[in-house]
Amino acid sequence: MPKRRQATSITATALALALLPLAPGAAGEADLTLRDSAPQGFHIGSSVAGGGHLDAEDHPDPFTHDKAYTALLGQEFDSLTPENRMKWSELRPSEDTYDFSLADRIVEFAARKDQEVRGHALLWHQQNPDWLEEGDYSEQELRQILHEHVTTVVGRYKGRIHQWDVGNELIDDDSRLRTEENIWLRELGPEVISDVFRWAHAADPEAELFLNDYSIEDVNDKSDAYLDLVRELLADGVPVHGLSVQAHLTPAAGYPESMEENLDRFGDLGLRTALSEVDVRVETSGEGDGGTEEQLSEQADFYARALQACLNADSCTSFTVWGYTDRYSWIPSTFPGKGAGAIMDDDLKPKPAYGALRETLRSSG
Ligand code: 9MR
Repeated sequence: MPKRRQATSITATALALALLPLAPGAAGEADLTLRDSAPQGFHIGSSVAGGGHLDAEDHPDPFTHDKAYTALLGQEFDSLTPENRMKWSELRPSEDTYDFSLADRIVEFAARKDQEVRGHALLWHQQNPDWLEEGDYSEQELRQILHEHVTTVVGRYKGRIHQWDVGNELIDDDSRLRTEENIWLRELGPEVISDVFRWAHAADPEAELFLNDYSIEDVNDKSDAYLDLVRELLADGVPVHGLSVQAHLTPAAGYPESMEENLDRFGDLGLRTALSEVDVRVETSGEGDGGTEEQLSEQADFYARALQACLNADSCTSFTVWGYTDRYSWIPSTFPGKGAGAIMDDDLKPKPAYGALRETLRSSG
């Protein structure tokens, strides 16, 4: 369903309203959740914490153990992306086995809460199991392993996963295909990209199949490389349906001003687009530092502008934050000295960015 047309810019009033603290318990629009504030046909999502960097910490799976965390996932969002649970390292303990237990729970939860699911990810250079990366397989065996994985995983969730990140981070920071780091591209050649899209499409013809990457928010060399790749794939009749832009942002790098123009040029090729992993990290002095008022206000502005760019672009129909709370964020372990990048704090309390998103959604509805 097409989303309603949006206002083209955030007004000063909208932003000022958004920055007002929430009034818990007060009746009226301040009580609306993000998902209730979104225009029809537009999805507001969050990744679901578990696995990955959290394995290094001594606490149980947030999704199954932190009830307050999981309740907010259901209330606030109408789209979920497993942060790690559908990656190879999680689904494939060995060559002969699959472990769908935690991924299944997320998909079942999403169905109960009337949420869409973005599947993440099928072809990536990271978070692959050791048996695969260090195995001694022939080209033919690897192809068979990949085909079986894609067919099994996409087939299992047929009709229940709305969009799949099929190709994840296939292009490097020099705007070239990762033909060394990515085991599949290295061993099977770049043609394997088309194969995986075709296999995924055969396993679930209704699922929308995406390329997903970071540092392609703007019109730049890397997003140009994606434009070329998409054109080639489409010319070959490959079922590629979307480009998702991760949007791991930080004020230190400046706001990506040409985001809307960039989304539009992929929309012009007939693709759907999405902002798939949004967060806005700031400099912090370490654990417990949630950022200054000024930092959080700038952060709120970045979130709202990115959301507005997506709302403005006809092709862009979902906006997913990569972890809605600082409590389980991947940022501090990856970027020492940075953090507080989410829209709710360590105590699951909304930050100014939460209000800014909600107000941007409401004013565009
Ligand atoms: O958030 C994920 C973290 O828990 C993992 O440890 C990490 C491993 O690389 O992957 C993180 O998610 C990444 C996503 O899958 C792809 N885009 C970048 C994300 C942040 O690194």
